[in-house]
Amino acid sequence: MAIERTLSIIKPDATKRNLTGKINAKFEDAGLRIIAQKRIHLSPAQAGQFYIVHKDRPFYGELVEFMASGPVVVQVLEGENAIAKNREVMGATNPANADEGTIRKEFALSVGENSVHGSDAPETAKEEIAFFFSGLELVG
Ligand code: IDP
Repeated sequence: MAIERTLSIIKPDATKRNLTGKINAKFEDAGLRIIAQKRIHLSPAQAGQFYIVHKDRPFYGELVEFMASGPVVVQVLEGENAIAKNREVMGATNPANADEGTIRKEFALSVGENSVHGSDAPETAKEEIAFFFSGLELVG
């Protein structure tokens, strides 16, 4: 299996409720190593740019407003099959459909305020990591 890196974001609904440590424990328990991490507050323009692929979706405005509504923790996770593994630990987008034990099942408030973001493919992981981090900040 390949060692991969993926971009994770702990979203404003979760930082607001002091869930960063509990969410990080889920990643580490699943064998994902946090090789970079920082707490930032995105501007609406930055959040809009990050989610530009969703610009035509009906929820885009709401998503951008939410992601700029408070601090986020952006991080790079590394491990075997990290992209799929992280998606597994996150659970389904809508917490109502998320499996027991997943982050979204346990912590998400709604389909929009769903506590975490994770890259969905190797190419997007690469782009999303570069959006937030320089190579020097990745300490594997
Ligand atoms: P993902 O985060 O599980 O990959 P995507 O479909 O890529 O899900 O959607 C990106 C983000 O947009 C979701 O995590 C969620 O915050 C938000 N979102 C998706 N669908 C809806 C919706 O129907 N209403 C409000 N927000 C949504």
